[in-house]
Amino acid sequence: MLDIPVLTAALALVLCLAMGFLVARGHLTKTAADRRGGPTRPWVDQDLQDDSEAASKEHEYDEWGDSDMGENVTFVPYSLERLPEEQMVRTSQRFYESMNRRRSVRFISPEPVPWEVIENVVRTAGTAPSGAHTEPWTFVAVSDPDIKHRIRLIVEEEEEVNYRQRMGAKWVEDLAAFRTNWIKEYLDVAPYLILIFKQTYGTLADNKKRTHYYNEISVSIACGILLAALQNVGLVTVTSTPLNCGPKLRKLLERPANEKLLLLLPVGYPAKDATVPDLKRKPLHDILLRI
Ligand code: IYR
Repeated sequence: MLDIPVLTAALALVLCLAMGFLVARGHLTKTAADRRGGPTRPWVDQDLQDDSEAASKEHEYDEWGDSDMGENVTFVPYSLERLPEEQMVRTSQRFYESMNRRRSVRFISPEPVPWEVIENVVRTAGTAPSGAHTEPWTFVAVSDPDIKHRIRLIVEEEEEVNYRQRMGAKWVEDLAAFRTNWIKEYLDVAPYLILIFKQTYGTLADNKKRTHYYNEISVSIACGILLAALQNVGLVTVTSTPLNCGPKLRKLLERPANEKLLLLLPVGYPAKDATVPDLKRKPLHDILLRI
């Protein structure tokens, strides 16, 4: 006959195992999105992260290598034209006025844009600084109407769930003034969609992984320069960040698993009847401190 303490211990063990099983099963059946906090918590920036790679077998190698740049980099003289001070003031004022006319525009004309311009604005974006000069960016410019439409279908399907469930009431309310929703006509209409991917790591000559330091901030800076380059030639865009679409768009565009979608920019001329919300920018004294 077993005595009572042994029975109690056995029962406790069975209970622990059963609870452990339930917790583990719950965790395994949760989606990546659920793990990030579920639909009750509004999504934030880190939700842009695409962890599809963890489940992918695209990269068989997982060893990290050393930079192949090493000591081979030579230093060369550097100089930049020096402007007289009042010319600097005038030029900086004019550049500010031009950039201050930049707006997020959701009504884009279907008129074609010269490919050479797209090449030049992306070239310009590619001049951005990057961690250890790893240049961790890929720009995919889509003009094919069928691919644009497939992008639209993916984005609208996810965005509808974002607006209805994932973003939460507060976020949707905060956006009400902008009259945005999950219908993204510009994805069909804009002559180009530029999808910007951050490369979370690179590949060295020996097929080992190359660390891409600060890849997200590097690509974000490149995106800022791209926005300025577009503004400079009279093109418009809206910085769209379609939540939860990264893995599907990456696969549609046949990009490798180390590339994560950071931004989707529809690019073109503003539509004739384009409107933008009448927003004001913060005054300088709210954003600049002089110490
Ligand atoms: N990505 C959605 C939602 C959205 C979020 C923010 I924060 C905005 O400033 C604007 C939109 C969309 O593109 O509709």
